Amino acid sequence: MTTTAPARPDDAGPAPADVVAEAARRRTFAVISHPDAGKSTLTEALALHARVIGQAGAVHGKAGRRGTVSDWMDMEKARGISITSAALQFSYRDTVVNLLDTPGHADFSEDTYRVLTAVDAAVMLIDAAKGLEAQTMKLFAVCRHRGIPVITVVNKWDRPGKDALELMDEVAERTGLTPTPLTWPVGIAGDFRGVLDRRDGSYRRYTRTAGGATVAPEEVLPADAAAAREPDAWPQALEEADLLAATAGEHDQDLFLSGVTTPVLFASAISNFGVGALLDVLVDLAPAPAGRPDTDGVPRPVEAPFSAFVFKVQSGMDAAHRDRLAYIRICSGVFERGMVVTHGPTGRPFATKYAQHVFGRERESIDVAYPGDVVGLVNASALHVGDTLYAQQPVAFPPLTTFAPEHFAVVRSLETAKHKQFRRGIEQLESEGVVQVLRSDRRGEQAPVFAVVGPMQFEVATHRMEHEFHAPVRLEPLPYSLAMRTDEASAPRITATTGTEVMQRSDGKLLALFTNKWVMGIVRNGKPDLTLEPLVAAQLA
Ligand SMILES: Nc1nc2c(ncn2[C@@H]2O[C@H](COP(=O)(O)OP(=O)(O)OP(=O)(O)O)[C@@H](O)[C@H]2O)c(=O)[nH]1
Ligand SMILES: [Mg+2]
Repeated sequence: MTTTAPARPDDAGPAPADVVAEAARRRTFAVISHPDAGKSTLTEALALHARVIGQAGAVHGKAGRRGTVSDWMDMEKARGISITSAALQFSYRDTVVNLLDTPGHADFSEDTYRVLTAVDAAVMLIDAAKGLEAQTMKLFAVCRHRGIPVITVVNKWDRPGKDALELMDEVAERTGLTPTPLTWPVGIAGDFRGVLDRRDGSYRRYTRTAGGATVAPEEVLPADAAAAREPDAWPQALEEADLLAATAGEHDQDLFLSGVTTPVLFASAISNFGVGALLDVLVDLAPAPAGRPDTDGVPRPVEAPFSAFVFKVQSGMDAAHRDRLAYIRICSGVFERGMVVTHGPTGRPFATKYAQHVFGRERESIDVAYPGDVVGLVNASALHVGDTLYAQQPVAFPPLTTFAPEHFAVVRSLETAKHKQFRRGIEQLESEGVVQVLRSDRRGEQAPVFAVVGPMQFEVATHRMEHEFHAPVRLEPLPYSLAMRTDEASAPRITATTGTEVMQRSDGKLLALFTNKWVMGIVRNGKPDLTLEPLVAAQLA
């Protein structure tokens, strides 16, 4: 006699067991580093390796390169830098990989920071010639602060650079993390032949392909064959790997996940060397999505009903369709295109009719997604950065921190007839978090103030106002360099001193602006009851 399980009702969605299994085979991570270490190049190499794209689009090299797949904005292409982060998804082995390529420039660090709230791990790139740079150090600190495990990749090993052991010392001394190299280079920087795989002692030998445009063939040789093939480089690699015991350690999964150690790999993103090894490490070692803590710190299990949060809003991705895309990271449950969810901040229903995977300029509709997945919701004008979405069982995830701006400028429309476009453009840039927008009765609606962490954000905003919203603007810099949070009661007492101004940010917060910290000191002097609080995360910018 056979028994059949009672049928699940049609509207119950897939069984939770599926959600758990689907979440377990997801890896969601960001690629981070100081500018120019090769994040976009590596992103493309990873995608190429996983066969998302047939041929890497880049004719590598900043001048005149076609631009990597993830660098799609006109300004990014023209300058060869990443200005905003880009998401892509691909499958590798039996794993679904969600990768977020971030901008390295400090001026866009707020964007990078938001992305780091949406991932479970980070791949940190270090330029073999430059070692640990300023942004590298800040990003290591952000990852430590947020408890994000870091896999370190020493990139550009095809070019002359530092000594590998010296680089490991640098990581150990300056980041406080113990490096645990999984591979060790065979051949010095500038003469990259392959890697010694420390886990099994084999030699992964790489072969260069024309322009790095296709996957580099890889040959795995046992130690004796390696010694015969590389009579000088192989013994040297072995010798160095022995010396590693002094500064570096062996991989230990718990220590890696708790942020004590960082596995290290050597690569050349441009020649596609070491890229397959990195994918394997991501699949084997990077953590799968786990329950995300809500505002009370209670994790919402991945098998709970659907929940997600918006970590990025972007428009103008495609000149042909001036649409607005909200990127969500799914935290729990199953996402099915077309489902109606609740928009946390307003409690209103939100229909997810247009859900897409975005890959540079390419789009593809998605029907189902699981915890860890990054989904782009098209024309989701109701959604703002930090918003929670959920189904059935309400949840609120902590809001995303905004950085303390350090540069301020009044925006004026150059064509008064275009006030509608002007207003729309400003609203859009504000809701994407490209700039913060401050207003005051004194300055009026015609003269809002852009507040930014770094001046390149001004350039992006000005460029987009003109080219995307057809409302050319002029910026008049203001002499302030410091912003603190204040309140109605304190405002008049602050502005009584010259070199200050109080303005309102779109989130309703009142910001007191000061020309410098000495002016703030004068204002505060003898008035302990004055409300002046630092804006969070300033130290990370
Ligand atoms: N020789 C060599 N050059 C590389 C390698 N990886 C990247 N590059 C070059 O380094 C430059 C910067 O690469 P990107 O991938 O744009 O660097 P990025 O980290 O994305 O830069 P931002 O996004 O602006 O921070 C480009 O000219 C690349 O061609 C590598 O492995 N070897
Ligand atoms: Mg880049």
